[in-house]
Amino acid sequence: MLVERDHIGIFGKMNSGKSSVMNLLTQQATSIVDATPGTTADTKIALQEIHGMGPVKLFDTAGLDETAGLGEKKRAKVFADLKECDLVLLVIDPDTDDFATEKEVLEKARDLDKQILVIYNRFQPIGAERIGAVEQAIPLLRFHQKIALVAVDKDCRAALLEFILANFVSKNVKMELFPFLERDEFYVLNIPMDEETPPGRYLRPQAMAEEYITRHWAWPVSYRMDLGKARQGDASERKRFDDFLNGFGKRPKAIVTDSQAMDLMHTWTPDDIMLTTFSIMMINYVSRGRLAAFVKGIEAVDTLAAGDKVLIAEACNHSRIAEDIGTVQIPNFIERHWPGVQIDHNFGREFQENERLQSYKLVIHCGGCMITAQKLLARIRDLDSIGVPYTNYGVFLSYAQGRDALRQVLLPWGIDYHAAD
Ligand SMILES: Nc1nc2c(ncn2[C@@H]2O[C@H](COP(=O)(O)OP(=O)(O)O)[C@@H](O)[C@H]2O)c(=O)[nH]1
Ligand code: SF4
Ligand SMILES: [Mg+2]
Repeated sequence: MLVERDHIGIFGKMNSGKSSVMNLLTQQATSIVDATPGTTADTKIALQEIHGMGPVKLFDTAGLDETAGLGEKKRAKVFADLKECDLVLLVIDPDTDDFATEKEVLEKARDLDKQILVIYNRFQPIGAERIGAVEQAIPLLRFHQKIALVAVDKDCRAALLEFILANFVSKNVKMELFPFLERDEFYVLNIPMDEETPPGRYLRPQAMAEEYITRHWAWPVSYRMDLGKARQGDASERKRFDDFLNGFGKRPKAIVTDSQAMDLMHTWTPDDIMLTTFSIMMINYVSRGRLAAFVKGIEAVDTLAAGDKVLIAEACNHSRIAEDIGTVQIPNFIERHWPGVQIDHNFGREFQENERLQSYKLVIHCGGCMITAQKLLARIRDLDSIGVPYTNYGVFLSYAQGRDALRQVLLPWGIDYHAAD
């Protein structure tokens, strides 16, 4: 696999110690460190292998608060660098007072869904109250991990590296759509389609599943289930499905179903065939393997009480059909089981701008097939840092069929969901 360098940029005010952090990381005097403001005239680049992280490209940027001389040009360059970065290291000197620059970096970086880590550079031993004041001045800091260190002290290097390694997700983390896939085996894709399903193409998760299975030398087989007929208890529809499954030369290994069909598939899937859903597949893939976190979030459902708020989040603004999952099915289910729970919706970009995230008891997120891992991970980081649990459509709709159904769809992913009582 082609390994791409992760880009790590160091940002902050003049004299906050950015170049010192760069030198600490590179272990050499890459950058000129000087107390004269504006010493780093332009961005300094260092190419390096960092143990445990692989090849990185480090950017030591100029202070954004420089106004003299080439100030504007430098600022433009710094923001161009920010766009290029996978990780933003924001260096803050807690002994200063004006944090307009830090706020600006933070806002721009969050807008771009960047991974952001905060470094408090302690020029002198300072008390917790200084840092408390900084965090009061910049409320957005609550969303990000922090470390305090002395940038000019070589002994701080190990702690800084450990901090970055523990909190940074490299773009080189390789993700498998189906980690459980075996070659020369059948995989069934249950794609109900309804009157409103646009003709001419599969939805993205369906197309991805088919492509992945084929690429890995296994055999995808699509099946169109007639949900309306099946739900009316029409025996011919059940027979059609059983005949289909019995028509294979050998047993299919797994069925991947539209989450909406979980009410049927939970009981229709024979014990010797695995079952999971497209939405679960997708959220695991886009979140870079964080399915377990979405499973953990489902527990919050049982604590819902009247007056609580739940946020249903969809990552794109697709056209909504009559029996839409996010606007009709999930809200109806919640209303039936937990009357009085208030449901809000976020479509597309609004999530990042939602000032009320903290007020939700639970966030139910769609499969996220139309957003990048970078964007989804930014959402998860925000929710993790403010302690709001989150789950996903596929997990929710499976759970809606009971704990056994959820257990069933998680088994292929190596998650042994225990039916708590
Ligand atoms: N005592 C002390 N001095 C520091 C520390 N970090 C940076 N400095 C000094 O502060 C000045 C500015 O540091 P520099 O890294 O060039 O800041 P930059 O403008 O953000 O790149 C230099 O004289 C550094 O030696 C620190 O943690 N402790
Ligand atoms: S991003 Fe979410 S809402 Fe949009 S199509 Fe994909 S799963 Fe549906
Ligand atoms: Mg510098």
